[in-house]
This record gives sequence, C-alpha cells and structure tokens, in this order.
Amino acid sequence: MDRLKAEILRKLTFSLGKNPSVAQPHDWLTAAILAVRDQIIDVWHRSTRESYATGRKRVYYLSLEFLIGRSLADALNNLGLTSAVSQAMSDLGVDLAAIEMIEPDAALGNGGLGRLAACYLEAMASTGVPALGYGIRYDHGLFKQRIDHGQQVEVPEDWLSFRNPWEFERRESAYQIGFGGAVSGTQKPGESVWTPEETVFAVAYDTPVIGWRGRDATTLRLWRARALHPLSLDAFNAGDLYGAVAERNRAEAISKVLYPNDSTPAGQELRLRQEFFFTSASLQDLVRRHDRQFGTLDNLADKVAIQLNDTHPALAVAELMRLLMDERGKSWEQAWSITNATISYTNHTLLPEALETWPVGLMERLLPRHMQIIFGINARFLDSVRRKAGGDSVDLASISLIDEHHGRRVRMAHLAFVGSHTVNGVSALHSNLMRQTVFAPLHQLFPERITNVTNGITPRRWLLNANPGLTRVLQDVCGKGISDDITQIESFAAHADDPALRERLIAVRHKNKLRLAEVVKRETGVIIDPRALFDVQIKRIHEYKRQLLNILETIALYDAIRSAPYRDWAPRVKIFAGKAASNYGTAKAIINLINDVATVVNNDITTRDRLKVVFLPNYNVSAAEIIIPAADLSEQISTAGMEASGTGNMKFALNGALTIGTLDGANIEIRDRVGDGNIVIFGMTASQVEAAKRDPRPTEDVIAHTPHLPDVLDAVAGGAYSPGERDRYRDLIDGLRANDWFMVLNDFDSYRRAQMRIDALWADQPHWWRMSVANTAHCGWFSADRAIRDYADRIWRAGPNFAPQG
Ligand code: 26Q
Repeated sequence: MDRLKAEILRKLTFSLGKNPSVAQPHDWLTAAILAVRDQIIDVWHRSTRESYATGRKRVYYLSLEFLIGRSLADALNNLGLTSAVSQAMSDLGVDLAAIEMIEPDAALGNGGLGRLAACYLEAMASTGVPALGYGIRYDHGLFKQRIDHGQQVEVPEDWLSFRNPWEFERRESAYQIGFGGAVSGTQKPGESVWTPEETVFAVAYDTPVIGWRGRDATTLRLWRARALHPLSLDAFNAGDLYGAVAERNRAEAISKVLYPNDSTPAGQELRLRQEFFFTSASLQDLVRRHDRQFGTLDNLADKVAIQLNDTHPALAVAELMRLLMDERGKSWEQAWSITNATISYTNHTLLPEALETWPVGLMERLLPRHMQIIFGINARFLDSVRRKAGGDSVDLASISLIDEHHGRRVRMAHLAFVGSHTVNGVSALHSNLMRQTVFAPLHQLFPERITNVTNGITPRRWLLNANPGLTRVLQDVCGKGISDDITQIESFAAHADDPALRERLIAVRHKNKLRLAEVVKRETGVIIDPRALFDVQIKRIHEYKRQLLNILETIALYDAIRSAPYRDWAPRVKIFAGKAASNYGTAKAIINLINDVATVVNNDITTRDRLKVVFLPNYNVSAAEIIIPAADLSEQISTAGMEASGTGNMKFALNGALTIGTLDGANIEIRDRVGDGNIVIFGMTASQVEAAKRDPRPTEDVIAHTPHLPDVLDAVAGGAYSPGERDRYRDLIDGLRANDWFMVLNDFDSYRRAQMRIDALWADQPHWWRMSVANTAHCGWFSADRAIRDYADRIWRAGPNFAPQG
C-alpha cells in the first residue's frame, strides 16, 4: 500500500513534474495510470517472451476499430489492485472512483464490431492465447454527440488532448507504406518491381492489455501515419508555407479520424488508404518478427494466424502474396498456400449495401501491384472452377472477385473468402444465412469453409466491473469461482424462487437505477422514477434496428394511457441512446422524432407518473456501463435476418434484464438458453421477412388492418409532435407508407402486443424476478472466453490446447 502510494507520488513528481499541492484531477489520473502500467509491464514482457521462447503460434487480430472505452478501472480489477490503489489514492487525498470517471473513452470504433475486438483482446489475455491486435491510432475517435433542439450535432472527439499514458511510442518500429506509382519487370515472382509514387511511414504505438488476475497480457499495436519529409525547406524558403507542410498533411491525414459510418461503406479514397496503410504495416511487422524468430517464412502458417475483422483488412490477402513473392521470391503457388493457410475472415453483415467494393480504376491507381495480384487470384480461381465443373455450368459472374455490373469493382468479401481457410459468421442464424444468401455460390464450391462462432462479451467489464452489486450476490450464491469461470453462474437458476434473494436483487437494481436517474437528470433535465420499468434501447441508430418501431409504439402507448388514465398502467421510462452516421438522414430524423416525442410526453401531466421518454446524448462504452445494469427491459427488435448477432443483447441478459426481441442474430441463442418462458419474442421470422419482401403486402392494407397504427402515423405525419414545423416528419412517414422495407408496419401489432405482455409480467414481480434470475444464470455461455476458445481450437489452432510439449 505504502509502496503504491510512493509509486503514484513518484509518477506525479518525476513524470509529470507536479507537486501534490498543485496537481489537478487529470494529473492524478495520469500518475495513477503510469503507476498501474508499471505493474503490467513485467507480465507483459513475460507473456511476450514466453510465447517467443516456446515458439507458440500467435494470433494477429486485424481490425480497423477497437472500441475500448476507459481502461483504468478494468486494468485495476484484472490485476486485483482496486482496493489497494483506492486506499493509496485516498491516503493522498484523492477519490479513485472520481478520478476513474475523468479518463476519456478510447472511442476508436463505431459500435458492435469495434467493441467485439476490444472484448476479444481482453479475453485472449485472460485465456492465455498469445495475441496482438493491429489497428489505427486515430487522432480523433468517433464524434461526440450533442442534442440541439432535438437534433444530433456532431462534435469532434479529442481523446489524445491530455496525452495517452497507456501507450508506448515505438519509433524503431516504423514501416514504409507505398501508394500509387507503377509496376515494372515481369509478373514473375521476384521480378515484379512496384515503385510507389508516394510513401508514408507507419509508426507503432503499443498498449498492453492485461488479462484476468494479471496472468497474461496481450498487445494492442496501433499505427500512426507520419510523413517521410515533415517539412520542405525549399518551399518554405520560397515563401510557400502551406506547400512546405503539404506532404506532411497529406500523409498524416491517414490516421487523423475514424470513419463514423457503421454500415454503408463511404467509398472514399482516404478510407481505402487507411485500409491499406494499416494492413501493410501490420503484415510487414508480423512477417519481420516471424523471420527474425525462425529465419524462414515457410512455416508462417504453423506459427501465425491472421484474423480479418470484416473485409476492412481484406487487402491482407494481396499484400501477403506481394510480400512473399516480390520481396521473398516465393512462387505463386507457395505464396498462395501460405497465405490461404494463415488467413481467416469474420463476416459481420449480409446487407448488400454494406458489403465493401472498390472501383477497379481507383485500386489500379492507388495500389497497382495489388490490383495485378487480385486479377491473378481471380483468373486462377475462375480457371480452377471451370476445370472442376467440367461440363456443368457455374455462374462465374456471381463468384468472380470482380463485379462487372456496377462499373467493375473489387468485391472485398469475395477476396477475403477466397483468400481464407475459414470464414465465420457471428451467430448461428447469421452463419446459416451466409451459406444461403451472399456466399451461396462460394459455399457450394467450398462447403467446409464457412463456420459459426457466436459472439461473446467479456464478463469482467460487463458484469464484474459494471455491476458490482449483482456480482456480490452471484458470488454469495454461486461461489467466488464465478470470476474465474463465469459459466458457474448457471447454479444461480436453482435459487430463482428464494424471496430473500429477490429482495437483494431488487435492492441492487434500484441502486443502479438511481445512479442512471442522476445521469439522466444531469444530461437531459428529465426526472425519472427508479420504481418505473426502465425500458432501454441503446445502439447505433439504424432503420434495420427499428428505433422507429419503438417510438411509434411509444406514441400508441401514450395515446392509450391518455384515453384511459385511470387504468393501472405499469409506469415506464423509455430510454434511448445512440449515434447516427453523419450522412444518414433518416437515422437523424428518427433521433429528432424521439426527442420531439419526449418533449410532448414529458410535459403532459396526464401521463406524468406513467410514462417518460428519454434520449440520452452521446452514447458510448462508459454510458453503456451505467445504463445496462439499470435496465429492466432490453429492446432487441431488429428486422429478422438483419442483425448479424448483436452483443448488447448479451450484456443486458447477463445483467438480468428481460429481452423483448425478434428471432434475429444471437437473440435466438439467448432464447435457446434462457428458455421460451423467460424472453418475450415477437414479429416475423427471417424467412417470413424474406417472403414478404419478395411478395409485399400493400402498405395501405397493412396500416388499415393494424389497430392504432393509422392514428399514430397520421399524428406524426401531421405534425402533432412537431408543432413548430408541421411537415418535419412528412417524408419519414411517407417513406414508410411507400415501402415497409424494414417491416415496421408489418411487425407493429405483434410488437405492441408483446409490450402488453411485458406489462402483465411486470405486474407479477416475483415472476419477473424469477425470469431475471434465469436470464443471468443461463447467459454465462455468452462470455468472450468461450468465443475465444472456440476460435483458438477450431480456426487458429492456437492457445492453451495447442501449447508446445514440455
Ligand atoms: C466500411 C467501409 C467504409 C467505412 C465504414 C465501414 C464500416 C465500418 C464499421 C462498416 C461496418 C462497420 C461496423 C459494423 C458492425 O459493427 N457490425 C456489427 O458487428 C457486431 C459484432 O459482430 C454484431 O454483433 C452486429 O450485429 C453487427 O451489426
């Protein structure tokens, strides 16, 4: 304790040059992080050394996004140092919990895919899988969201403004990344010479990620773009100030900002530069490391597994081929067999508009050698298919890496699929739909290639740290072993009927709700009653996620309460949070509508103690950690077939919220585990949605035959919630009336009835809490540890079960 106190003081004094009497909260935060970081270094070095010494296989997780959030509280918990550091800080007159709250979120991701990468890095450190995550060190993460007059306003995020005490800059680990130029020589291995027109440096920044009980640590290595020549003195001397720094600005733009789009690809050149920049730097780095250790690349696939987090790093297929052929003189066949045996790919979406494609012309200009290699892969691939097919006709256009219909574009998902030994989806339904839809023709040719690994979440952050109250209850009931093996919470189920346990759970939830109510009051001014049912939908705003369905049902409920004010309505608070991509007009209109409905409802005294609507601004990881443990009801209401998995759904269920949801993504597996009676399912199935899209029912017909729906739509379209601008939602509603692409109208009645079932369940509190206990008890399986072991055993063939002998 005294040692920790001395360490923190030393950091404050010698690393920050501050005296305790003048230290600001941020100085204390930095000093604490630096002291804690020191505690990680030994483990980190040992982890890395051991995996070298034993020649174990390493996993490289390539992801353009890592949505980490804060790190201090998590690191302390994993190290078992929370109370020691808290005591040390308190001896120094500082409140650790308050200091933890000012750590900025590392928001280097948009949503699910980025958060998954962060959960997996921590889970690899916790399960002993030697791993390194590669990504970009964006100067600016996902924008901050303000709500002005009900509308989203994007504000730049600036997480590095106080420097980042977790990271180590590695100037010695810098690689040159080329763009443009031309290819000369022959196309033969070792004879192709790519002379880029432009070159930038990728400089590494390393952050250790500490695993549970501090047993192991993994590394997050993020690349920053720097110019080869930061200043042109010639231009400067000639009086051209901007010209003097032009190269620098152009180079550094690559790692300037995260693209805030979480589905539809932006299609801009800078994005393609980001993708190649980090892919090339990562591959050069891992190839060099391997070569130094083994002196050959022939055994690369035995010692290295490269996981592609969606297609964003799919250029890895072409870049690894280039490195093996052009820089190491391997034959095409050798290079191809190494590449294919090393790389695997995770798909996170099936929405056709979300699949990445790049114009061949742009690729040829920016990455001429890679375009040649992709053509080479495609030619050999199509040839082999033709040969194998014999006389049978195969639709070559559908499997080609080049889409010839839309002005010749490279299909990145096809490139990743063909270049990988294994391709996985992220829930059972999603993996099956992959086989049946987007990848059907490729699946025919490679029936073994697609597999499923259902997503997982780290129970350390999302249960132990976010919900210490529930954790204590679980430890009392199921034993301390749950923190090492979360599946042991299964035994919680046997206590579902215990009234004393129920009282404890109610008290824990109440406290969590009070904490959320304070945040809501501070951020929105709205006062909510913790005794009400907290009904929560928090996620990126998207038409397929159907926040619109939720808010339209909210309006129907509001009308129903007003027309029968004396019925014993279950008091509800509808809580929404989430960001819309800056160029996604419909999503922004939905945010606006939620806020407008909130204004009307929250100011109506007839519904005062029955219904409140809240839109909490600036949803991020830290907000989720406060909201989820306070939720009674989790909204997972995507159009069936469209949410690949979802991971928020798992966090809520583990924390004991009930789910109202569709048969989509991992909701199905949650239902399978908690049981039909402990989840409220509604709406069309994925195959019904598919059928309805093929043969749509006229929307006028759907509307006319759906109780309450005509009134709700008319009210919104007619300006009842936007009195200052009556036509504000005219287009939004006309869009729905024209085409119910996301089945908002089709599922409305089923959803409304499901919500009425929720009301009835809430009225029987003992029953509600039995259901809640079942949800927690049966959701340990959704641990990221389980997911990582599955990847390690079946895809990477790495980790504890593949440890070297002796
Ligand atoms: C692509 C090209 C250009 C610009 C941006 C993008 C881009 C960026 C992020 C495309 C997609 C994303 C993110 C997708 C995502 O988060 N998908 C979610 O992944 C989760 C983890 O597997 C799933 O649980 C969710 O169902 C899925 O929507």
